[in-house]
Amino acid sequence: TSSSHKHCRLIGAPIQDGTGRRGCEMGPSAFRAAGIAEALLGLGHRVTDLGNVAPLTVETAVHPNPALKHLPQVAGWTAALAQAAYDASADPDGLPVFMGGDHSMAAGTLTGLARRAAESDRKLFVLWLDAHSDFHTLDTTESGNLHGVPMAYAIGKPGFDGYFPTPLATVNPRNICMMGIRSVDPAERVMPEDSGITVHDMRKIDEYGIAPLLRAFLQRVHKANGLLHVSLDVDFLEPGIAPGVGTTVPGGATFREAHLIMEMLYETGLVSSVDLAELNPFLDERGRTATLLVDLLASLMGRRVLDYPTRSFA
Ligand code: HAR
Ligand code: MN
Ligand code: MN
Ligand code: MN
Repeated sequence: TSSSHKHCRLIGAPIQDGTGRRGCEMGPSAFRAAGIAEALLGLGHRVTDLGNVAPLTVETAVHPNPALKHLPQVAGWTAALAQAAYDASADPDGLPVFMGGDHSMAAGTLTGLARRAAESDRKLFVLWLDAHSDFHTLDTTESGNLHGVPMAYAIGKPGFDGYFPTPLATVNPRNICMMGIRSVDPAERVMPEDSGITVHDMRKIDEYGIAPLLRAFLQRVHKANGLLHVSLDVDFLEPGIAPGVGTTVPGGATFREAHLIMEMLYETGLVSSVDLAELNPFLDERGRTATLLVDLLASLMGRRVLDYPTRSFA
């Protein structure tokens, strides 16, 4: 579509069963309190708040890994969120924004969106902005926190059968780009790249800068006429600017790097859906992390941080 105005659909995913600490269930409320709808409306978009998704009850087998926490609950959320993501992505001029909730939400959103893409004869690309690769399987996770597994589930790695719902569809790992990675467990270490996922860890970002790495990926999306889902985990960001998350890791993206990503994404017009994951309002300081996330989403949807009338560098 030629119009840059979208119909934004806000979908709350108040899941916290995938993390070791409580508070993420307040995420959707914090995004609303921080003015997420008003920010999008102010940019000329249409906004519908679809409320919060409720988990389904699913039967899951008992898994041999005794560390796993809340497996049936996360499986139930995955089933509900996959259906919600599929339903909310029917409008090609729409933009679903999934407000988490911990990052296990992406097991649902990615697979629901992948189904929609397949039915639309489009390829789903994923930009994964995170300190973590979230590439554990149910067998390899030692913490047992299931926000560490959604990426493995979404690309169809074996070992989820009978425990998680059968994915509505899976994401081709060659269409996934991870940025910001700086905390990877030994069991996750070689696997993302072996699967075909592009991984730009902080080391690479420091050396090359975020812009050329992102531009190369966006060119691939553009050439393939792909749909682009952005999955933004709060811990992608430097903890000093985004304290409201349970798993801070030093050395994250700066304020300007994060905004640059969002501004580049807006300029390409390629983004078709967004996850905002891992916001923990209980750990936040006077709403500043929620506010930053809303500001980043606004940049992604057309706001300029430095809004000069013209740019002239000649
Ligand atoms: N890899 C660690 C584990 O599995 C930490 C996972 C943390 N994940 C998130 N989302 N916070 O990226 O326990
Ligand atoms: Mn319009
Ligand atoms: Mn994550
Ligand atoms: Mn993370």
